[in-house]
Amino acid sequence: MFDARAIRKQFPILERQVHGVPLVYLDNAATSQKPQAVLDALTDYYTRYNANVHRGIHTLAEEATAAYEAARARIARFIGAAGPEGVLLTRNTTEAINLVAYAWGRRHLREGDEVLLTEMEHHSNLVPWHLLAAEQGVRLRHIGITDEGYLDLSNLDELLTERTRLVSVTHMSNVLGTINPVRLLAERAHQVGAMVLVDGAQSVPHLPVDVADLGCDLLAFSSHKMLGPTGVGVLYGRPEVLETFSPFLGGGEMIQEVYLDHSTYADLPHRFEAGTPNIADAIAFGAAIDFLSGLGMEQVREHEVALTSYALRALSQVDGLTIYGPQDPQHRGGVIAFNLEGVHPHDLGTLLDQMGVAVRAGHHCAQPLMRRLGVPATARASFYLYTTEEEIDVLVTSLEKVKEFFVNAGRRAGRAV
Ligand code: 7TS
Repeated sequence: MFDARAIRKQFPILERQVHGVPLVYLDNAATSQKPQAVLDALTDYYTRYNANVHRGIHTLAEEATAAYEAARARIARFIGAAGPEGVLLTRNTTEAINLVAYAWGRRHLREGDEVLLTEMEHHSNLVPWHLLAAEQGVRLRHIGITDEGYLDLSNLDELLTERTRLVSVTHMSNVLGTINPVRLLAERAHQVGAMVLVDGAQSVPHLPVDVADLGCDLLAFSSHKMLGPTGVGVLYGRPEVLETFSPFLGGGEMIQEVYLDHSTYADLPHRFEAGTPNIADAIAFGAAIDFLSGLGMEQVREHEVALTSYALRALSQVDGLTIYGPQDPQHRGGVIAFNLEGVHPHDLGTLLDQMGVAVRAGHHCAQPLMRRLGVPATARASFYLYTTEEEIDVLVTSLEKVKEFFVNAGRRAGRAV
């Protein structure tokens, strides 16, 4: 049985208090907390076998190389990749998407080519394409959003044409929680010969994700949102697709032969990993993947669907609260953006923090989506495998207290709120 309360015990940080009350950590879409097994993997590497990879012939270097490559193999298995050569280790999702824009986009895209995005993208899947559009005259187009918070596919035929070279779409919105029909989009994109990049920053940590099932060519995600350390991300690519990319950063590790005036390049995946990689964090990311695999991603998803249903029900009882995104927990992840009438989301976040509840407030790096929703910002609670119903109860009670605080403050000031 999936027991979030037992699982929590493996996360030392969840024991701590803030402002004299127990921490209720509901900012998992920003970054997750780390279990002891991940902290141990980091310490173990630095304590026992710290060495550079792929170049030494001494024991420590061999152990470090084996552990680094074993982490890559675990990542490959976790996302159903055919082999480790398609798993490029980057700094994060942002760098993974930029790698596609630089190494593929700058080589292959020309004026008149189109890249199809959506209105619910994180800035990291918008800005790299803005840079490319400005340089190469590429046209950017966007799938809109329905009032319920789903992608509006009614004009897909008009948006997706033989001019479309890339469809790049988030699998799960970091604001609305919407889980997008990536498989269908990939099929449609492939029919017109476009490549498909999926931003899996929010989905890979929370859902079973299999690249063959999704039918995508490329998938980007970050270790730090899935129990692993910061500083490691992944760009998965079908090897046939990655072979068409130009090298990204040049330097050591990514070469085969270097002459004074030219170089030849290493095979996949090393061609795209110039310089000393983030060895310790990649190895600890492998430990995070073991932790998730041990629990089972189906179970993680089931827990979050139950929590999200519970939270949507409980939050809908709070007067004056607007909740954004799909109402059906089967079609969304455990990310709930909301606004409380008359209270700025930043004030709301600050007051919730006083009560121990950590949420994010702001535009969530999705300004175009905020405009579509007609708000400058929202508050956002986001869950993970260690989140409990009791914590959601604390969120709801705290929101009631904030309301009381503002209503009373308003009354004291002699005005209605
Ligand atoms: N794509 C999505 C859908 C995201 O949610 C995020 C981070 C990124 C890309 C970028 O990931 P990074 O690891 O490269 O930074 N999202 C958030 C968030 O919602 N709050 O803080 C970070």
